[in-house]
Amino acid sequence: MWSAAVAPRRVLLASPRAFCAGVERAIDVVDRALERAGGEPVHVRKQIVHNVHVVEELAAKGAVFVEELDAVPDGGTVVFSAHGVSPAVRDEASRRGLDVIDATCPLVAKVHIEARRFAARGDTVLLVGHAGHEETEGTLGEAPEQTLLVESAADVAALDVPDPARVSYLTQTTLAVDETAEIVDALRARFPALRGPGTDDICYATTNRQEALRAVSGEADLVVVVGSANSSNSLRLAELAARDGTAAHLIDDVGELRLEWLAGAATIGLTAGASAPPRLVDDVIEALSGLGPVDVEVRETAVETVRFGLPPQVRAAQD
Ligand code: 2E4
Ligand code: SF4
Repeated sequence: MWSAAVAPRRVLLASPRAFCAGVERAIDVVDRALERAGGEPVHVRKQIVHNVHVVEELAAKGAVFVEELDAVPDGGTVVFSAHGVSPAVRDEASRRGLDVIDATCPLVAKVHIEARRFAARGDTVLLVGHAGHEETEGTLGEAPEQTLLVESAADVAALDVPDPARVSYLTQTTLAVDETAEIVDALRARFPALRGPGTDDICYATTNRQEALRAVSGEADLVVVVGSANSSNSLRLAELAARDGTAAHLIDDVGELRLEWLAGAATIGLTAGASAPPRLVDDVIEALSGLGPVDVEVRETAVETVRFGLPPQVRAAQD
């Protein structure tokens, strides 16, 4: 096994990769909430982002991760995760007198605003996304009576809407750009009066990571995506490479890299999802370097300069 894996190789490093602005902001929010709390507990509802390493590190600093608000004591501090929450969760927090710090990514919050706007004009909102994902649950919660989830182009034919002339669509922020375009085309074919957000709601970071990977996956014998299995955007990267015909694996960290994948893989495409810390990518390169000389080529398809401001509750601690 070792002998087959030991070889000189080329690593095509997709860029952009790893943390996006929304994730950096969410982690910063928890860090600052911990500082502000001065030892009092800071609860975080759900994983702040879908990455085991990020969650473990913040837990080690004292953050208390809970699934639901009933695990937060009355009057306690709670951070909402980057994926957003439904109005029902917000209402419960305010009823319970919780001190809320909202780490919802501003680009998810934008989709919530659209959901409210589309529902307010009387439309049925067709939300393209994955069932059970926290982001779709939050967005669906804006107008639950008026929103239908669409997971695939095959779902479109079965949609039952009260007035086909009054339909709008929205999307989850972390979907595959190509698959979503197909679904939106199918929606438009069925509902010519369909209105929407312009193109879709897939965010810049999701789009850029997919484009960057596309620029390397065709040339690679193997694609490695660093990210957690419950991370929608990370999963989409591995699926994209596989759809393009390249074997792809999603790993939490270098410890999950398997020698048998590397046998015969002279060129490796490497990237990471938006919730994965960049240093985990460096660890993979270092491990590969232990198996022979590695020539790292960065393939940059976009430069990201997006930064988001912090929520008011933790802004004072910023400077
Ligand atoms: C909020 C919105 O949505 P996904 O499962 O990709 O979330 P993850 O935490 O992996 O990535 C950050 C993020 C957060 C993406 N969109
Ligand atoms: Fe925000 Fe996009 Fe990052 Fe999600 S992937 S946190 S929507 S910037």
